[in-house]
Amino acid sequence: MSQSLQNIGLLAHVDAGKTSITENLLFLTQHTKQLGAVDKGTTVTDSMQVEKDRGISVQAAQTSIVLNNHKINLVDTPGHVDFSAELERSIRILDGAVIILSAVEGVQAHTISIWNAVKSLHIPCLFFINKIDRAGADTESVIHNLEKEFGIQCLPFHELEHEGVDNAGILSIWNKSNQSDENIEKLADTDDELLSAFLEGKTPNFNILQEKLKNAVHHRQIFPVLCGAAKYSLGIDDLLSAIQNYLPKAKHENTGKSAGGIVFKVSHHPQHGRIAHTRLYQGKLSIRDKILHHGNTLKINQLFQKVGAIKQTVNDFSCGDIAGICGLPDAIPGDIIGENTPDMPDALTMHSPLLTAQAKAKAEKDYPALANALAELSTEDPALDFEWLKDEQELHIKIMGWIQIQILQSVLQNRFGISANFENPTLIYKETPASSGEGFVRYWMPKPCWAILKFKIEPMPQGSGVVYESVISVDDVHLKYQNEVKKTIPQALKQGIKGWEVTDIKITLIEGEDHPVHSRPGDFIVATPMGIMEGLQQTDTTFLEPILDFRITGEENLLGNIAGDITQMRGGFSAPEIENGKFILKGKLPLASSLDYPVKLASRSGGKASIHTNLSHYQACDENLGVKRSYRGISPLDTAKYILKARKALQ
Ligand SMILES: Nc1nc2c(ncn2[C@@H]2O[C@H](COP(=O)(O)OP(=O)(O)OP(=O)(O)O)[C@@H](O)[C@H]2O)c(=O)[nH]1
Ligand SMILES: [Mg+2]
Repeated sequence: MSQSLQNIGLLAHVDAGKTSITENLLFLTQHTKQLGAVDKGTTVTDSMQVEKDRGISVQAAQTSIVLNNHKINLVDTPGHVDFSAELERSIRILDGAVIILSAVEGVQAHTISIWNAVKSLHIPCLFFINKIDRAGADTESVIHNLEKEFGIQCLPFHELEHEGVDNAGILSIWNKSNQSDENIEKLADTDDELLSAFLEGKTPNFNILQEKLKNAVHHRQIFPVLCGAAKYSLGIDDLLSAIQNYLPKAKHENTGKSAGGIVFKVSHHPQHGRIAHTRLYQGKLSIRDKILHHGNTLKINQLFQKVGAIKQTVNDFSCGDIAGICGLPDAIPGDIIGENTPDMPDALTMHSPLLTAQAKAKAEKDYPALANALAELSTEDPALDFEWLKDEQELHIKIMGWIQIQILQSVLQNRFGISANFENPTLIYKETPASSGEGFVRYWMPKPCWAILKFKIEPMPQGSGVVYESVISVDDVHLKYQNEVKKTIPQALKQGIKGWEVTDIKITLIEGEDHPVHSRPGDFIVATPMGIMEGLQQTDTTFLEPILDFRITGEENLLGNIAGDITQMRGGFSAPEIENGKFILKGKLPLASSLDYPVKLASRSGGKASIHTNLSHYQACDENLGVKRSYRGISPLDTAKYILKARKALQ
């Protein structure tokens, strides 16, 4: 019989206990001889030095549990919002998820983001309420909040004994000999057959109930809730059974079709180089097989899998399973390798970085090494969007927040031996034309070159993005040259006259001229940014600032002050919802004025209020509220220098 498989993610807000639970699952199944602890830096999945030092997870760490004929690939994810991009990349390849909550902190802002992510990909989940030993633990209200916040039906597997103390215990209310009426009633609501039996006063046997529950969990109609305390290895065995019994298995048949998979993570090994951690959705891959990647056919050099704490080489892996692949030197997370199959879930992009910073090596001599290190790190995390302006010796990255900066500094130090600073973290603004106008470029010197273009530039409504069209004849500018203009537009709009990406803009090519002898396609690549920048200078531009959707929860007595804060920060909100002495306030808020608000709110409310934010949109703001930055690289407005550099780049 072939092995059955599951890819299961442990997801939660920071510090809920994901790594501790993963460690317990490995120990319980005898994959480790000793139970590691986050606080001692001895867990299997917090393996980076910075994770051990700080006791927080930074990367999604994958390991497997093998039980007889069943294998569970576990992904222990980072919980801090700054590492949301890493989390999103892993969520994509899961069959099921365990969402962990703390019995004290309950549904947190980040839990909501996680919930939205698994919901959008229709991933079946169960909940594990951890830390029931801690003072203030209140699992009943956590379950109530889950049902209310997410509009779902929960099915509790446990009742609690001595909640909130070291010897807290759990009693199973979902087993062969004991099922609460309330649970059966909830389950019956998802199944007509069960409902008729229930109404007739019959209780089907537990095997049938389990099958029905499994079906309801797979269809996300009901969500089991388990309780425990990783600190005391409590509830871990029930969690393992629940994962096996109720979360879906991966499609695992080997149909003989050619292999296809998604790279969900990239890491670097000192000897083996880039490793592409991949889940296969079709076929089988063996070492020395050839696979299509970015249009090239490449050979698989080596395959790695991790079971427990042990990383091992394997000869092959099949549909449904995960392995690290060596031999794809350009792999980045999100890549599809081989066949693109209909089963592959879409990529998630719920969080994008809203800050940019310049990296500087503390020692001048380390600059090239720092550039190479950041280039390597940005293959692991493409959200860094690393920009290396070689001539200006400038290194720019995009970031999610301050913790990420600190972690990057540690990684640069520990892994690459480089001391670096990240200077002037700035909000990422955008810009849009302030009026309509025209941009003209006559690029015909120094010969040989010939590209004459005139663009009409117009502002577009918020959220329109970039619209481009050409209304000139191919007799004026040959189609192949017009295609070069079109292809160059995104590059030309990367930086406007205020130094930010230009959006909500319509560009129309209204006049142009090529030359039968002197024109080359490259001339139009060089000319387009000059014409557009000239046009933007004519129209002038308006700053666009990021606006967040926020949701604040807290105790009712804090509402007045918090509403005042929001107004002061140029925000707006709708009528608050109030229930049982707690409020929920929703609205919109500029990021610029609220960067430090989550920290301020937590300290001011003594942890009794919390804020959850998501990027809503970019919106025009006053000139004095934006931050202009100088052009990175050589501006197309600095014609002579720009032409020289652009020509060199095209050679
Ligand atoms: N009291 C108590 N503490 C716990 C329990 N489980 C974990 N902890 C502690 O909570 C802290 C966070 O645990 P982790 O396992 O690192 O949590 P995490 O969710 O992996 O955290 P990040 O990966 O950084 O988001 C550590 O100090 C653990 O020792 C528990 O059941 N009870
Ligand atoms: Mg962790």
